[in-house]
Amino acid sequence: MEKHTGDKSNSPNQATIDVLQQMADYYGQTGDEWRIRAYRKCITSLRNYPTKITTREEAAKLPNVGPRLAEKIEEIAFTNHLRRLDNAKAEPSDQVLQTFMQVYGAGIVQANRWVRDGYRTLDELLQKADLTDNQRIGILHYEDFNSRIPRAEVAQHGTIVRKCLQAIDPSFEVIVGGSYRRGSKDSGDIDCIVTRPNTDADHLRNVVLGQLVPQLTAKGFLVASLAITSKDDGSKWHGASRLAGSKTWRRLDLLLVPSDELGAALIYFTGNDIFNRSLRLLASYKGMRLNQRGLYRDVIRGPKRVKVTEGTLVEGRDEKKIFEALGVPWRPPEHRIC
Ligand code: DCP
Ligand code: MG
Ligand code: MN
Repeated sequence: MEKHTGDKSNSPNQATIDVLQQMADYYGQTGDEWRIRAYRKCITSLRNYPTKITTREEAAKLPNVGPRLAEKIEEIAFTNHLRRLDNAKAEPSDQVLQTFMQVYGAGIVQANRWVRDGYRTLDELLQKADLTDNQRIGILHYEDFNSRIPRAEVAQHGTIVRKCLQAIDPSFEVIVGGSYRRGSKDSGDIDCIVTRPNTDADHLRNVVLGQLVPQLTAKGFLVASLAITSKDDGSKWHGASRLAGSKTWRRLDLLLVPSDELGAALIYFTGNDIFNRSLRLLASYKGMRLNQRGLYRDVIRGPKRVKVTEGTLVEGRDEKKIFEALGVPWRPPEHRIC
């Protein structure tokens, strides 16, 4: 795999990267997964390159940069703009769609439906559309949920969750994962991994949903419960939190992880998503399977690599041992961006 420099890099190509990132964000909002991946890979190549790239010929020599992206890199280096991006921003219906897609919980389908029904602003949605409770919260806290959370504030939210939980039972642990664990200077949400030695999923769920969430809600820290999922892939609580004295609501996730799955869950919830995908693909080529609960071997796959059996657990508890078993050198969280 390639070298990575962490989330905080200051590359000579930073100005170009910023414009390409906006383009990737734009495609992210339109649901164009294929394009967004191409942009992100291209950004990684640029970030790892030691000098500023100004021509398409230089750009085309980078890994994962095709002729069309190379042309865009040259255009940005010369003009500091990308016409394609300026055009996208100027298109009114596109802007409305983009705005609607950034409502928490509303995907491309819902956003398109609102546009089709003739709504043009968030206020119109609030006044006239038939909204779910969560959609209403997403619109009322649109600015909050779409602004980045400074690293220090992410830590404060994590500490409040940890203190409350450890007052219930000192053996509980809270690890802030996601972009925070990768060292980002700011995050989109707060991903709290909740675990406890020698503890299964049922006990975690009882304590977190039965005690922690009610207590933090009574204190005014948790301000909304948006979704609770409890499936094969673990239990999660999604909601919003707010620091005392602040009006800003933040998205906060509680991810409940039994102790024997902690290593695999740490990998999964540290990400980023593209890094996770590449590790899983690697596992599958080695006849193994990686998910957020563990690394398994002797997985039997049929045509098109479809899994036929679950396989035998190789390792779930220890993050480093999972890297070892995969034959991948240990990669600290700050270097897990693709
Ligand atoms: N994840 C994943 N695939 C997804 C979604 C999430 O592998 N489709 C994993 C990797 C992420 C982690 O879960 O790093 C947390 O998800 P977030 O959406 O909170 O993403 P990040 O924390 O990485 O970024 P942000 O700062 O935007 O929250
Ligand atoms: Mg996150
Ligand atoms: Mn999250």
